Order: sequence, then C-alpha cells, then structure tokens
Amino acid sequence: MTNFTTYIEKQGKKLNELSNEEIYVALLHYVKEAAAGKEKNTAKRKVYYISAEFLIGKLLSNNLINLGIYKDIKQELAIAGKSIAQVEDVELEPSLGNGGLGRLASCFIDSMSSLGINGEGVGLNYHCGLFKQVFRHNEQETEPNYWIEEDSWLVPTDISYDIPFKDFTLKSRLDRIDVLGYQRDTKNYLNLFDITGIDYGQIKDGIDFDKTNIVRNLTLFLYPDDSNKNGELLRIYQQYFMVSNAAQLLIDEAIERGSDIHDLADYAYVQINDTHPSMVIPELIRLLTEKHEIDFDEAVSIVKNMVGYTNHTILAEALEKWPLDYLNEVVPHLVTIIEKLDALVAEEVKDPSLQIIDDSRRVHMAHMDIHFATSVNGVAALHTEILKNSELKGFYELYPEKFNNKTNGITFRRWLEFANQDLADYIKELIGDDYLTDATKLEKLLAFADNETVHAKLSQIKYNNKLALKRYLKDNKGIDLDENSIIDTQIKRFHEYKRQQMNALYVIHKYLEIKRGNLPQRKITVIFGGKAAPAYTIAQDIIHLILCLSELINNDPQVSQYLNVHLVENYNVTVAEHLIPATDISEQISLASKEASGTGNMKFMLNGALTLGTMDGANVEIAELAGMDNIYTFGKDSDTIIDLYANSSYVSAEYYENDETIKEAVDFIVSDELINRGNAQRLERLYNELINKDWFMTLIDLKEYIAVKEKMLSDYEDQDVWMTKVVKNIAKAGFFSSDRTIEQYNEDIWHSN
Ligand code: 26Q
Repeated sequence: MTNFTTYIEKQGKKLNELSNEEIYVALLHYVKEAAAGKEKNTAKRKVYYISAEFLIGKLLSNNLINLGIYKDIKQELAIAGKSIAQVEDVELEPSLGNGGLGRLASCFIDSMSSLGINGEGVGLNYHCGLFKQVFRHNEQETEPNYWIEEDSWLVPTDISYDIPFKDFTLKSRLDRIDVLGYQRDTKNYLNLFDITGIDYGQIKDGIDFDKTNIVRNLTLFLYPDDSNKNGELLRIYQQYFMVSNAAQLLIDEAIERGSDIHDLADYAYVQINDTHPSMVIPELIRLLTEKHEIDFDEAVSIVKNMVGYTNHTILAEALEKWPLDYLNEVVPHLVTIIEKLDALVAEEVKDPSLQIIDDSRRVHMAHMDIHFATSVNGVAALHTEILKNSELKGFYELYPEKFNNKTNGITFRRWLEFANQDLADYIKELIGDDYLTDATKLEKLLAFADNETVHAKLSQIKYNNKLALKRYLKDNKGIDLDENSIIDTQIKRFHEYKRQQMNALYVIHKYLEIKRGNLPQRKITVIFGGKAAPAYTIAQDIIHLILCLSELINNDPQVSQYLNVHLVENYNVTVAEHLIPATDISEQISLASKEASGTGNMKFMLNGALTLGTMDGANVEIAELAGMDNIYTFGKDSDTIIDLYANSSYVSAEYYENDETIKEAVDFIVSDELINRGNAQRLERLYNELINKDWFMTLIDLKEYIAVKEKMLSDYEDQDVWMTKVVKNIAKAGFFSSDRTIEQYNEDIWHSN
C-alpha cells in the first residue's frame, strides 16, 4: 500500500493544503480501495446475522485501526500540520441503530471479520435512521437524522430482488459496507437492503410521515412510531422486506458455492437477533417450496437445521406478537405457512401457552423461533437462567438441548484501542500487545494492582481524558464540564427499568443536602445520555425532570460548586467514545432481572471506571470476575424481584410514606423550584407514577443506592485503594471481548469453518 501522502501527491495535491473535509473524503477513498483489494471470507457454511439494527459508529478510524495504519496516518497528518481528530469530526455517524442490540450486532460483525469467519450482517439502510434528539424547553424533540452523504462507506451492488407483498411487488437494491477484520487479509460485508424509490418528500413535520405510502417510505426510519395500526403495518412491511432479501441472498450465494438446495443447511446459518427477523423462518420455507420445488416437510427440516434465535429481553411488551389479520394484509403468502407451522406444533405440543398462534389470533414470533431453531440463547448467564426457569420455562422443558448462554461482549478495537489511545499505549508498555488478539492476556496487569507508579499514571490518563471530554462537550454540546470533578455517568436508552429516575432522585437528595450545608468532599458531575422512544411518555417525563434539574443545579452558584448535572443531547456511539474513557463511576442500576446483559457496563470496566450496579445482567459476571471488593453493588436480587412480581406485593407508597429521605426527594419533583422551570403536567405525572405505581420499583432500592454511592464517593478519596480496584477491573475485562463471544457462537451454534 502506498502511504497516504504519496497517494495524495499522485493526484497532484498536497496534504497540507487540503481542508479537513477534503482529507476525510480522500481517506475514505484510500481505505475503500484498500478494502476492495481484500478477499472475501469463504468457509462453506456462511453465517447471516440478521438484525433490524446495526449501531456501527463512525467508520474511518475503526477501519484505519483494523488495517493497522491508524498511527501511521495520524503521524502523516501531523507532519502536514493536520489533526486526525479534526478529520474524524467530519464524518457523520450512521444512524442505523438504537441501543444495545444494534451495538452488539456491530461488535459481532467486527469480531467475525477479525476471526476470519465467513459471517455477515444483513439489515436495512434507513435513510433517516433513528431520530435525532434535540432539547427544547427542557423536553426531547425529534428530527430526521440524515446521515448518508455523497461520499460514503456504502458500496453499491447490482444485486436486487423482487419482494412480494399482497398488493404490490417491490424491487430491492443492495448496498454494502466492507467489514475489515483486525489485521487480516480477508473481509466480510454488512449488507444493507433498500428500496429504489425512497422519497424524502414523505416527511412532514419532524419525523412524521405518510405511513401508508410503502413504496416511497419503507426504509425512511428505524422504529417508526407504531402506536397505531398503520405504524404497525409499516413495521411488518420493513421486517418482511429485510428477511425476504436475506433469504434470497443466502439461497443464491449457497447455490453459487455449490449447494443443491437439499443441503442448504450445510451452506448457511441464520442468527435471528431478537424477534424482528423471525419471519425469515416461514420465508425460507416459502422460497424452498415455491421456487425450488422442495416438498413442505423437507423444507421445514432443512430450515430447522439452519436458524438460531437470540433473546435480548424479558420484558413482555418487547416480545413481538403480530395479529394474524395484520400479517394477512401485508404478506398473506406467509400466513398460510405460519398456519402450517402452528399446526405442526399443535400436533406435538398440547400446552396452549407454547403455541405459535394464540386464542386471540396473534402470532408469537419468539415461539415460532424456539420451535424451529437449533439454538435459543440468552445474552448473559443470569438472563439465560431466568429464561430457562421462568420466562421460557415451558419451552426449556420441551427443548432443554436448545437453550444456551452466550454472554455478550464488545470489540476492544473500538472501545479501547481507538476510544482510549493513551490507556491502550500504557497497557502495551506494561504487558505487551498480545492482549490485542487474546484479550485474557490483560490479566497480566494484576501484577501491577498495588503499584503506586501505575496508579499515578492511570490517574493522569483519566484526567487527560476528562480534559478531552471537556473540549468535546464544549465544542459540540454546549456543556461546560468541570474536569476536576468525579465523573458519574449513566448512558443508555431511557427506560423505566433502567431507572434513570433513581439516579435523578439521588441528584435531588444531594442537592438538598448541599442546600442544608452537608457538602461533599469533592465536586461530582452526574452525566446522563440517551434517547426515549417518542411514544413512551414516562421516559420523556424522566428526561424532562433531568433537564429541569440540570438547569436548576448548574445555575445555582452555591450548589454548582459541588454538583453538576448534564444530559448530553443526541447520545450516540461517538458521544459514548468520549464519555466512557473519562468516567469514574459507571451507573448500571437496572431493576434486577430486567436488564438482559448490558454492554456499556463492559466498556466502562475496560476503561477504568468502577461499576455502581445491581446484580443484574452481565453485572453479575463483572462482580464474579473482578471480585466483590472491586465493584459496588446494591439492591434486591433478581429472585426477590421475580417473587414480588409473582405475588403483586410491591407497594411503592409504603416506601414513600415510611422514609423521610425518599419522601423528600420524590416531593421535590413537584416543588416550586422545578414546576416553575418545567412542564407541570409532566412533573406531576412522574410524581404520581412513582408513588402510585412504580412498576419498575425505583423506591425499593433508593435508600441503599444512595448509601452505596456515598461510600463510593468517599472511597474515591483514597486514590491508591481506588486505583487498585481499577487495575483489577481492567485486568479481568478480557472475558468481555466480543471475540470470545463470537468464538463461542461459532463453536456451539454456527459450526462455520
Ligand atoms: C419491539 C416491539 C415493537 C417495537 C420495538 C421493539 C423493540 C425494539 C428494540 C424491542 C427491543 C429493542 C431493543 C432491545 C435491546 O437493545 N436490548 C438490549 O440488548 C443488549 C444486547 O444483548 C443487551 O445488552 C441489553 O441488556 C438489552 O436491553
């Protein structure tokens, strides 16, 4: 590969005379050319990871790192008087995902490529993606998030399929993004299907658009508002479009590699990421029977050997159940197949709760997945146990051999090598670089757990990351960060089960304490980031509360010396890459049993923050690995919570009435100070919700949460004790590499070689 400076000079240009925008575009083409020269992975059995979301983040730096030229390019730019960070700023972040599930899919395609597995992502190319979040009057508003630029990472192909719907047939087109493995000669693709007639003119006010004009709107938005029937139908159109394309692609590619269709399962494996791609099962059966003239029973047995289902949630409302009538309006040709599958199940299984189609004629997508998959997995040890013992108990008894756990992971290339370059360099100085291909080698850091020189250096790195975050937040988000404060961060989608409201109640408590003269030893900055689904009212109310608190506290000359609160607008991967390396306290405070895994928790651990968390999701495994002395846990455990739900015995008003600290904090939500700044209706609704319902049990853990957070803040003052814990956490984070997760998927489920 010629170096970048020469590449530019060959075009008759000079690096030092180019703008950051021009350098970005030149680098994009430089990387795309390098990627084009790589061979595709070729193993016989190819994995298709179908997902409604891919939260991939910016690609330039990631690709440079995987090509092994990041530092060279950085230096070449520096010699020309340019900063790579400013060039990185030019790139718009793709908006193809929402949260953990989409980010996981992105880490997984990185790891599949890095391990040389023949495995690709398949999804949709949403032109406006997930909405862009803006704050006005202390409320979340939504705007379309245009992210596709003229020069982009998308590589057009001439692959196209006919996708049949009841009333019309849509032609698809396929764009691809190259997925380069870490220092490998081979690559894979992220396949993003699209329609040919997208029309931005469909968009009216904000993210509102004509939901009925499918031929023009199908790939406009991710998760269009589905609080009414047209919205739900559109989601069915999207899902079928995604899986029919995936199924046709997979069959074509298998034939190309030598399959005679009868042996299709030897050539392809489909991993279904949550229930959104579940229709791939009947669609594959339809294609095998209708296009390839295989009889129904054989088609079923082929498909049964080539799909796996991953569950990412135990929240009932997130498990999709489509009315059969809706499916009939969109894809009647699938309904006949789903009915046949339902009949097959009914022959074997009598329990009505395990059927595919229920008495109200709704199709339980997860049930179809479980009956017709080789594998059903949860995403953290505790989560998988809960699936087996309660949520999917009946299915586990039927098919114990299908159930398995695959604890989530993250790619260290993005979340350490790129996001925290100083830490990565220092780790290399201490233990060498073999952790890059075998993350468990980080354990060599344990030898330095008590080393005060190492502690001092880690503090210095953390401080420099806080300074970098300060610049980023000032330039991009209008936030003034105090780099000398303790940084306490909660970043994730807004949801009641994740309990941002509990953190907000802590903030209120702290504010009142400071007002009373009980001052903290050191200033603390509480940072939130995340979006709330537009139709999720209480989540919007929680955002509103935090924005009002932020305005009140940051403008109070007395309190703001000790406490700041920020809610970062439009949280995304790029924001996370800045926040995580600068954080001291990682908030992972979901109601036990509700967070399937979490992956932010792993990123913080790897970047030298300590976890303040409940024994939920992968926090449990973090605690086991790091040791209970090196994590701050609190709250009721998952068995207790599951019992409380089973017996309907949680009464939030009792906690409110019987504890002065709790009462005072909750009452403050409707205090003059906040009502005068905010929307009384929102604040009152949230206040009433907490006292009268509190479905996700905020108040049950609030007192203990406050106590443990205080203990954490006081422990921070002994930096040697703190840094010992930090080193032990980083040393044990290797388990959470997505390379390990993907190796396990391949070993236990996919068998691609
Ligand atoms: C369902 C029905 C109707 C409309 C939307 C949905 C829907 C949309 C998105 C359901 C679920 C999602 C996303 C779920 C998600 O991100 N889950 C997270 O997955 C992570 C990766 O496994 C876990 O770490 C998190 O714990 C889990 O919350």
